[in-house]
Amino acid sequence: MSQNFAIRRLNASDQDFAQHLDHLLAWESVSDDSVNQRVLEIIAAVRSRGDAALVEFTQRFDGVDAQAMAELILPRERLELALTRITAEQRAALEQAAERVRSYHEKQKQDSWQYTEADGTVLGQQVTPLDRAGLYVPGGKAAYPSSVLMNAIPAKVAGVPEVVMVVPTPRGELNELVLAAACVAGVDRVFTIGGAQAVAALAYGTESVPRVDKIVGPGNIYVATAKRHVFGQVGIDMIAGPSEILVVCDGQTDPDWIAMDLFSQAEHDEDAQSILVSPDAAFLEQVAASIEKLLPSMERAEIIRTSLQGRGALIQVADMAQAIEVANRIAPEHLELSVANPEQYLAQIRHAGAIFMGRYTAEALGDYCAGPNHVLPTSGTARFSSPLGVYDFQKRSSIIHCSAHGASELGKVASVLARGESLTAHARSAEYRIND
Ligand code: HSO
Ligand code: ZN
Repeated sequence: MSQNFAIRRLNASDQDFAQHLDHLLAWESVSDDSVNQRVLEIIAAVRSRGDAALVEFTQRFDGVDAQAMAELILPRERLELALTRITAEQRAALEQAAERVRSYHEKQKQDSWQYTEADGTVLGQQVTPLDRAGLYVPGGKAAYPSSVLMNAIPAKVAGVPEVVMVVPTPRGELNELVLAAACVAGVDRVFTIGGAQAVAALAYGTESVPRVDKIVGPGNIYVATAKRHVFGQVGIDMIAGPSEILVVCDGQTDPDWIAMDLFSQAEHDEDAQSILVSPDAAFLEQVAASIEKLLPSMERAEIIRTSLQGRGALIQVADMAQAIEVANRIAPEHLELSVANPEQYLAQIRHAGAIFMGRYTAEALGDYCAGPNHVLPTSGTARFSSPLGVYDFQKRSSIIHCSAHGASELGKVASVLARGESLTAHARSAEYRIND
């Protein structure tokens, strides 16, 4: 491992920039045949043998010596206990973050609506929360209490009566901060199971684990593969790729701040992507120098180095217009506009999961406590999808209420269309209601 490394430099005015950028952005989650096969076997076992299979897999994969499912259930009191086991400072921070996240998400709530057509027909849309949501929380290195808040709070704000959480406890170790976050977020039930077996249990239900309507939350390749397989039986959220940040800077922000913002995504994992775009060539070199200077002091220096070396880049652009073009092409999960007047560019940003406006708005603030969700579309999917929100836990039913006159008028239209489709029962059903 070399101590010195050069982060990739690209210039958006180069002829082959588009190819270089495509190459840089390429990322695919591959679940090979063996992962697929094992996941299918696990799902089948949980479906046919329920709790017994869950206990066995948990013994085998998590090294937990539970003999019965009852030992893998955490009552609500255990969550309350966790709140007393973290520091007062941690508890206050969790509560403040939860409050901000809750009030932001309250704004996303959709209401039912109705209106009356001229013929007297009432039409509308009724919004209902899901009955039950399942939240997957990874164990080990990627166990983020903040993600518990970000996944559970929108569900609760939507009015989901029961939020069930699963979290593996490798060798039986409970993460008190994760449990405390679950308590603060209002999670109703917790099972200490994980992996594909936990996803299968949530999707199909077992004697102890209730079947949910939608599974959300990040996980490793086994969890992601299992979610893909149970989709259709239950709803799922997005399958998240590695974290990404794109910083657009006018060259006037402290280069150390920018370097650290890039690190803050890179430290998530080796596949994370951190990119800086600026029209100021000298500034890009200052940030490169800050990276070299600050890296050795980082606890996760190796992960950051691998991520920046493999997937990072400093991109020089001709001007801010080109910077915005590059940002839209990348459609990043997080976009920092570290510039003097971010408002002037906002309307031109068409694709980004979250937009962090101005020099003070570090992405880290959004990750924890600003209010918006930190579960965001990755790998360019911001082109067509949105942050996790209250709307992901609500569904809509259409409402049609015809008056006698309305049914008569609509009946004439329906009859013609039904006969055109040779569906006679449809036609006659509509015609019965024609009254002139
Ligand atoms: N940046 C991550 C979320 C997170 N950060 C959790 C810290 N903890 C999502 O891309
Ligand atoms: Zn983060």
